[in-house]
Amino acid sequence: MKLFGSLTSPFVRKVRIVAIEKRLDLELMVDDVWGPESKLGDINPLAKVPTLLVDDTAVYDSAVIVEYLDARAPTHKLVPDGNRDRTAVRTLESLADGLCDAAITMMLEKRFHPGEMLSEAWMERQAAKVDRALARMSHTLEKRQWMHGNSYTLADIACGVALLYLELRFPENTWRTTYPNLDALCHRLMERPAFASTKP
Ligand SMILES: N[C@@H](CCC(=O)N[C@@H](CS)C(=O)NCC(=O)O)C(=O)O
Repeated sequence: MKLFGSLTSPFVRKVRIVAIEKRLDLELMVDDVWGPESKLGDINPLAKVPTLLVDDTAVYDSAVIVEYLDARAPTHKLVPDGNRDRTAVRTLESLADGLCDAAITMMLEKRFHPGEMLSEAWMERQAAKVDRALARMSHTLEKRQWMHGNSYTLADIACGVALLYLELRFPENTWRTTYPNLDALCHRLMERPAFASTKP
């Protein structure tokens, strides 16, 4: 399986971590989606990473890819089977992906609308999403080890990746001191080879 992706995209990192945890081999095809040479639009009309190529079929987006990978190998299930548990884990994944979307939107606003063209109202709207998502993650985790139930799931992978992405792009954000439980979660996650080996 070939995974088209960049080394900094949080969505790509989520997929790579899931593949490592599931002991599945992915060949990473590094693609700069923003660059003029990218041909990704030929296989994924949305021209977004991650895109997984399984035989000749393109699979996207990251939530669909991780569902495919989790079902492909029976070992170490990352999404629980029960409807309620599965929905809770997938909702936490959406929360984490949404945090990334808001952080990326802010970065793109700065890049494409620099200086006076930048919309403060749009930036504030995205920043509020990030703030609320952080508060919700921390509230959900409480004093437990993992985001859902008593074991490591896709919810931990997605939330950990989102937090570490926020740190990469917005190092001034004080989430580690505001939410010590999220800081502890990230320390725990970085001890895992899948997280350590995919650090941008
Ligand atoms: N919902 C998508 C989001 C993917 C996404 O936004 N990827 C960014 C890189 S982090 C991208 O490819 N952007 C290029 C573009 O929007 O044209 C997923 O989970 O896969």
